[in-house]
Amino acid sequence: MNINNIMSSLEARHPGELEYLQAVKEVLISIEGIYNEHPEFEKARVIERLVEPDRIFTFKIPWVDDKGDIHVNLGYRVQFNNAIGPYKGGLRFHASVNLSILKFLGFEQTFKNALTTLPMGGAKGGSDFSPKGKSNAEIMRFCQSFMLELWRNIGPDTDVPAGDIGVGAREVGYLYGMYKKLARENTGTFTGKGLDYGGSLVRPEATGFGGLYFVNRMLEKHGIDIKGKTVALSGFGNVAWGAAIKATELGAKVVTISGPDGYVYDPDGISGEKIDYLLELRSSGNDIVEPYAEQYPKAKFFEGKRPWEQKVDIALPCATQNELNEDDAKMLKANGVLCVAEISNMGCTAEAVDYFIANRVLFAPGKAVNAGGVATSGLEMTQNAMHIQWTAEEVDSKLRQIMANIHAQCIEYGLEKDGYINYVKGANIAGFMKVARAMIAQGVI
Ligand code: 2IT
Repeated sequence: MNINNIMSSLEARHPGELEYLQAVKEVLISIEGIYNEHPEFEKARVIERLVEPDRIFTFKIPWVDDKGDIHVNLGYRVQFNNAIGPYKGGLRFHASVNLSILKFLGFEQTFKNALTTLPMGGAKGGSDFSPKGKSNAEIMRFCQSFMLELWRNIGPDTDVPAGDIGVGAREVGYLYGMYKKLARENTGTFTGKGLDYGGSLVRPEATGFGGLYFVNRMLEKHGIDIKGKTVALSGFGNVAWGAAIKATELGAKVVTISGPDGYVYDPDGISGEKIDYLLELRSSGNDIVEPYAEQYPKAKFFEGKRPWEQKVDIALPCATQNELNEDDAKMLKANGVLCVAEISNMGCTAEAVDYFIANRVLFAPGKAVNAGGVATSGLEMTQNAMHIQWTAEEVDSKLRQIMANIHAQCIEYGLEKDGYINYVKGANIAGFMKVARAMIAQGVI
């Protein structure tokens, strides 16, 4: 494999798609060694076939706001790879959404889903629509318009969307409602559904819970007890919320959360009613964390800053891609960080990841750490197909097992000669091997 050649031809074909090119390059660097040991991969042109999505749907989404004004947003669904199962992955509604971001997310999702051991292919979709500041009725009309276009291309065994940034239980409800009306079926074509209509217990918390189960395994493997450790989290959405709850339950102390306005440091720990307060703040439509510091006077608000400048034992990006850069990585290391794990997708820049690995900082990538979200979506699909509902304990114990399994796969492929576990390499190879084998077995399609 010649990584430079592959990357330059991809850059020529998809100029400016920076996030997508970044995600592809990271995987290629990890798998180069094992790829070269398998001539059948080269013969089957696995890389060339794997880096391009199977297909992309792009569509316009016209909708009417509460004043009667008409808006047009862009909608996408990137069906990346279905070698091991139906396309599966979330929808992101955020002003920053573009094809590069959705292709990177779909590419990552393909390997992540392979790691879960469940039969799910990779996909991602969304829109440049921002739910921030919109009324319920506006969000409903937007979701209905989105689904009017997408419904033909999805289905319980074809493509199963879910939530991501900007798409929570409310949006999934409106999207699924319209899907059902058009498709005239009541099957598990969406995950992250409400509990009353086919959703799974534990799904809302699953990404954060799974992330902490994974981090706990990493620490245990390295003889470190999570109890009493301080944790910096970014974000204050669904993922950060689940992570804060589970970290606290495991005996750690969460000292930061962040929003687009900056971050809050609370030396007393962010848990219990403080999390409820954050949820209220968020549901009020206020996408800022500053009021937290007014509510809890011991907490301090740092405007326009990121939490990585604080001295903590564990750092967990939970917000969005490239939210932790090389300078942040150096600061964390200088402050003696024990473990960094991405709960957001590609939370760290390529330079930050290189720095952690070169300096042997315990680090794990999103596609392993945050796979508990989509894994629990897979469990939701299973429950829907069986027309049953598992208890929270059943779902949670399966989630724990899956995270333990992903951790074991990372060690299998990521153990370096000096004893360092390179979780990036481990996760990329483990995910790649499964998808590559499945693609070869099914011929050139
Ligand atoms: O990035 C992710 O894995 C998700 N947004 C969840 C996808 C899913 O299908 O549950």
